[in-house]
Amino acid sequence: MNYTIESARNIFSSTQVADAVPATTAMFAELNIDDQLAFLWYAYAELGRTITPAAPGKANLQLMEGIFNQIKQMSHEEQTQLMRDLASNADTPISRSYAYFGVNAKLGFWWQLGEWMKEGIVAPMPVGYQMSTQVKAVLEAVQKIDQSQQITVLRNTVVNMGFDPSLADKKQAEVINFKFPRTSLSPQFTIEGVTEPTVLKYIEAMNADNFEAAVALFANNGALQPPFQKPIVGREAITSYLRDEGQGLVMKPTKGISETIEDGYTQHKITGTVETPWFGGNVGMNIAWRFLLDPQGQIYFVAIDLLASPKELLNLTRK
Ligand code: EQ3
Repeated sequence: MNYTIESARNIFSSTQVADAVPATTAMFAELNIDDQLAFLWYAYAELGRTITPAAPGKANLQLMEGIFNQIKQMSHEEQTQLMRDLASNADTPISRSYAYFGVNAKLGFWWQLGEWMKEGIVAPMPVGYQMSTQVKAVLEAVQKIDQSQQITVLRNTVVNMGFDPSLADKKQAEVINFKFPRTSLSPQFTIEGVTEPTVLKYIEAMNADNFEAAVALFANNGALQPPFQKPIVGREAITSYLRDEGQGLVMKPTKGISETIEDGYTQHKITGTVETPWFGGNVGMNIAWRFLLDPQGQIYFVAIDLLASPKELLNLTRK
């Protein structure tokens, strides 16, 4: 059998992913702009407390100093307008700069604004604000999902802001990427049921932010499919994706299954948890990696899935 990226996407097809994430993100997108900002404020008030305060780091925030200085000098009306412009993807100078922020820089930008909103440096939510029924409905939907899904919804909303968020993919050189210094040695791990060296090296490289080493394990035309996204194809595209999105992640795979399929291809499903530097050990995301390796042992395809529930960590069946 000749695999295509499309057919590879179906390996271990019984894997249940957290469909509530795209569903809730879509509900959010239906809100009007002021309701979106209000929703984020309330969601952040809940979840923000779990953020590791040191996560953004001084050095990272300095990368955006110029924009922060402009914002501090604005009136509260101008600041509110700036937030509306970002949320509505308006074409303004700051909204354009934002499009060139990597994912973590976007999160860091809002984290700083959130801190300043609390201190009154940036326009806070208006006193006496009454939540609309629509905002309440989205908040209720978010409360029903687990924390790792909640933070993914929050992250999606921030990623989609700014003028033409897809710009950031086009000119990697200009993208502002945060780096997160590793505070401890890479975690030691063993994956019950899996000894395939390519898989073990992949996790090791990712736990050391060594994206070049991780990408060297891929076939030339190999692909990586992030949660709820289409596959990213080719080493160059995967490298820039990981430099942006893979920084500081701690991967703790625990169990897996390996199988030889046709023509020397092998498939491996591994489950475990992943921690983001933003929430550290406070939020362990339940993740599956579905690998398809070619006969040379190179990664032809790997899907990363955010699982529907912790029960899915035990689902290691083939179909
Ligand atoms: C200021 C405030 C509150 C109000 C204002 O009106 C509007 C906004 C936006 C506000 C601020 C909101 C803030 C500060 C939100 C912050 C949210 C944060 C920090 C969310 C972080 C989420 C991180 C997640 C979900 C990371 C997930 C990463 C995963 C699953 C990585 C998986 C990967 C693996 C395992 C691989 O093997 C390959 C790479 C890949 C990246 C796919």
